[in-house]
Amino acid sequence: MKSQDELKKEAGYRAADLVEDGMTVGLGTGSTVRYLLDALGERIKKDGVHFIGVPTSKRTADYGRELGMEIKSLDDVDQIDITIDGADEVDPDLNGIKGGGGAQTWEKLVATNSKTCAWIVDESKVVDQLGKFPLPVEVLAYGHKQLVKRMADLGYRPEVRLVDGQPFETDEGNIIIDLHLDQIDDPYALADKLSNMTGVVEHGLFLDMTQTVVIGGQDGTKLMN
Ligand code: ABF
Repeated sequence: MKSQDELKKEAGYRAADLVEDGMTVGLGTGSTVRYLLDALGERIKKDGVHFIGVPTSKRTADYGRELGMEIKSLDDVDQIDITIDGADEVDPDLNGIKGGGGAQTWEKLVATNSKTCAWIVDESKVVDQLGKFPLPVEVLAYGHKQLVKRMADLGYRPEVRLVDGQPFETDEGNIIIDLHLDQIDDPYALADKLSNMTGVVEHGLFLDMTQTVVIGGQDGTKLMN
């Protein structure tokens, strides 16, 4: 029985093959992506492969540079050939919940400026229906307590994400409210509702945003597309 970490590593290393010399590559965030970055770092050392990396978080930028990658901001590239990122949940329609790592706003910005996207997950992330994983919603700090009340009234069971007792701060200096929904019957309607709430910066519903999912599983790595 392989560990979840081994399955993440297999998915990350398999996805590294999607990167070709000369590409501009959106680099995701999270522990599965870390294995992708390690694999790409090895290719830089071994074959001298060269690509431009566009990070979805400051921590990805830092780690990519450590591995010898050329890192550029989203505003300093024309277009991204492929973005490879992790996910917290993926359903049969290739819709997903992202943002468990708190980077979903930059991740969505990079993804929506990419020709194509691939997610890398271990098989525990594949679900029949989205919602068991708390849905991250990035909100402005000012007035976030009012938003929490409004979301509670809507039955979203909101909780401000805390780290060491203090609100988690995103790379943009915003706050994250996690919604405990258990199941999401209509992700499109929920995405619209959240996007139209004043103070909401971005939510973790990634709908129709990926073309491929690389899944590390006990019976080997497979692709969903
Ligand atoms: C990131 O990948 C986040 O959107 C998501 O939370 C994370 C999954 O984390 P991990 O790969 O560590 O399970 O893109």
